[in-house]
Amino acid sequence: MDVMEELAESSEFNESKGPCLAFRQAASVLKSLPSAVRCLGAIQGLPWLGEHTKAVMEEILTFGRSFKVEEIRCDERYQALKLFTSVFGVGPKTAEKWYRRGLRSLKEILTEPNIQLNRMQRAGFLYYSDISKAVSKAEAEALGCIIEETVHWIAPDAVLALTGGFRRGKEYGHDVDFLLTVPEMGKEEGLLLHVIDRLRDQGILLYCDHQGSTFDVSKLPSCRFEDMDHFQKCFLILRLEEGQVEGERGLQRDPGDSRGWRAVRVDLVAPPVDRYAFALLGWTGSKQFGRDLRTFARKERQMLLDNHALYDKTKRNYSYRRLLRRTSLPIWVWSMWSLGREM
Ligand code: DGT
Ligand code: MG
Repeated sequence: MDVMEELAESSEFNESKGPCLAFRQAASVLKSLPSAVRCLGAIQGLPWLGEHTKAVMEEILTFGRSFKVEEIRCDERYQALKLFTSVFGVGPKTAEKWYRRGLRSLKEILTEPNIQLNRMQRAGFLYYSDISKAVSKAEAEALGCIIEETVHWIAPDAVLALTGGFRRGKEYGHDVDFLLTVPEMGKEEGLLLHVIDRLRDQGILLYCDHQGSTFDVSKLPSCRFEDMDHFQKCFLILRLEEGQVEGERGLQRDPGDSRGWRAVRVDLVAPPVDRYAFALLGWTGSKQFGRDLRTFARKERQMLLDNHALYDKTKRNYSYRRLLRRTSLPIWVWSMWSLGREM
């Protein structure tokens, strides 16, 4: 499964979109199996496993390793691009540019006089050792309490939900994602900026990139999954203190680190209340589940789904009530409906 992720990552660095998606789909199918695959017969009939994937699996089952993956791991370009893209704010294009300049380590980037880092990348380097470490569930819950207190201090009727991997039950994640809204339409607009101010006043805001809403009903639907949604959001780095985290292990940090705090990446998204169910579904993920759900909507139901709405192509309107009335109600609509009711 990790091998498939590595193959997907390598394809992404080579801008091979098709193989990248195929390996990601294979990784997600293998992840969903109840136990590890011990023979090729066990994967017969499973969807999304193409010839390429099966060949890699055969190699692993026969030799205990994949020569293709080993070759990739030793590749200088792959190693450099993987390292560079592990910095917050650095995407594959920037990483490739740095690699072509002959840079191979983070130290070389920081000491190269001709490299201009943007604000996000500067924060990425500054807090690199903290934010490249996984965030635990206990840390996510501690941040949830802080954000909840902050949001409710500003708007007592606000609704806050932990989303992303932690909502799916993951024990560790690379960041912590939250969705927040208020029952009254339009009131969510100023909320995020107030929350940011309050986090700054509390001395826990280490970095903030706020993006205003570009949500426009007339421009819906947007059907490419890669396009992020148009809701107001902010990408933050917050300071989490040791005493705030419950559980045996407390903060995730290096042995010997006696600071008593760590930096954590947090995303806050503030959709208007009438889009909350769609936003919650999209931000709960996983990315692959989101992609599959959109494909299902498009191909099987002639509908377009995104983080803002479900669009009925045959009726040319936004509706999911028609589907809700059907007796053969598909699970995906149920899940969206129940997620919407959660608030
Ligand atoms: P993590 O944080 O690495 O443990 O895993 P997630 O699942 O929390 O992933 P994250 O934080 O990158 O994104 C949170 C959710 O947002 C993800 O589960 C699905 C959604 N999402 C992420 N990237 C995209 C994207 O490019 N397009 C769309 N439409 N949704 C995305
Ligand atoms: Mg996340």
